Amino acid sequence: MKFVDFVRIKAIAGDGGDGCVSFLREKFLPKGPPNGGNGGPGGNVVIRATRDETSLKHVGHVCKAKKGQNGAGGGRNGNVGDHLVLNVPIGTVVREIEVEEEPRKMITKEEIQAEKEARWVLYPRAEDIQVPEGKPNFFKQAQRMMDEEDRYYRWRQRTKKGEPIHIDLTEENQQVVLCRGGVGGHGNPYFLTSDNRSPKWATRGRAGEIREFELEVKTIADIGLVGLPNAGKSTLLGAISNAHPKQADYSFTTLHPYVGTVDYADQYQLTVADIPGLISGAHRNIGLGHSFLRHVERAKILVYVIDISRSSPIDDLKTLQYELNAYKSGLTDRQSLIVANKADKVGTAKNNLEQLQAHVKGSIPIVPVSARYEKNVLKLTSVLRKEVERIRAIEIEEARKLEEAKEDDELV
Ligand SMILES: Nc1nc2c(ncn2[C@@H]2O[C@H](COP(=O)(O)OP(=O)(O)OP(=O)(O)O)[C@@H](O)[C@H]2O)c(=O)[nH]1
Ligand SMILES: [Mg+2]
Repeated sequence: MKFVDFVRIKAIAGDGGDGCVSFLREKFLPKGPPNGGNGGPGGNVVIRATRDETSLKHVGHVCKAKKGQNGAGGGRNGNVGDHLVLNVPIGTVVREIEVEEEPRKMITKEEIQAEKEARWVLYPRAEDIQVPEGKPNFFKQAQRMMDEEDRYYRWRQRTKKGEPIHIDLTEENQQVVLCRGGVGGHGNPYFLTSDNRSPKWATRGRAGEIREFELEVKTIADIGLVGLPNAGKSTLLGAISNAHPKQADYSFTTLHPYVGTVDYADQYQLTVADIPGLISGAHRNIGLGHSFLRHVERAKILVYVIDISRSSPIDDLKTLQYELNAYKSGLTDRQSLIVANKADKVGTAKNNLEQLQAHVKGSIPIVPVSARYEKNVLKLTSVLRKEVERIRAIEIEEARKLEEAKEDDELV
């Protein structure tokens, strides 16, 4: 199965629907008033975070919303075009890429003329209407109106551009509009004036916005497991949580991140992310590379899963720490814990554990467990819970302080 956690997309909002030229036709009313409907606005491109998705593999490179419906006779306005809703996993970071605007080419008069003409919907034979001498040319008036409107839209685009979008979708159902659909065209009643009682033209809808984005999933889990291949991360996840990741006696069993939930008797829950194993040189893309670290980057606690029966667990720990720092410097300063796994292998385990303890000198707590035989895992889950509760409490307190500071600012 393909796992995609990074994509670049082009989001294209729908164009507005076209306005309609039409007149009321009734018996004994040969020249009824204009009644063409306006075009509907184009659909927006919206991005929404949901628990139902775990990767971005379903997101295409071009994401296009629908055009607005055209107006119709009898004053019927077109409907809004269907919005395109992109469902993405919670924890997706959305970054707008600023595309260099192409320098404006020299455009000829004919091109400008063609562009101007393309915006009109004309009544059959409207072009043939000769303007009698001395009468005002109503179509010219309408063109001037639209030139004015064009200027307004250009001005609005320039001034309302604002900051490029850069958001982090961290909550269920959080959604953001990436691109707005174009405005619908005017139906012919729009051009009705006291002099011109039967305007024979309407306008086409405006184009929808086009923008480019980078989407990156950074899983949000309380705990992130990191370890060399075969250290027993997936076995550990299976032992403590409701997840059943594949476990096997060869390297790189796990090919993509996996999140499990640990349930406690009192319904307390915390989430644990398991990622593919890291090896020395992962930052140079050796093995499966280190890009999967983005899925533990935001974990409150990093858990180093170390196979304590291997010849030198201290070197293994150093390798992991080196790779973590190569991915993002300072990542190893995060609250951490060492799980000394495979403690059931009595031969070397005891000696190695002592060496490891001497090496970290209490700076990182060490919990020996046997994931396969589920020994000491209850102790581990209670230690994890205590730490997560402590960090969550700090976070809530910080958020409260921030909120208070904001309120104070608003008062002043
Ligand atoms: N004896 C013993 N074997 C274990 C223990 N935990 C895991 N194993 C075995 O170690 C092997 C690897 O386990 P996995 O859980 O697949 O290891 P992993 O760290 O997820 O490996 P990758 O996904 O390849 O990175 C399996 O054969 C497990 O049965 C343990 O506590 N004791
Ligand atoms: Mg695994």
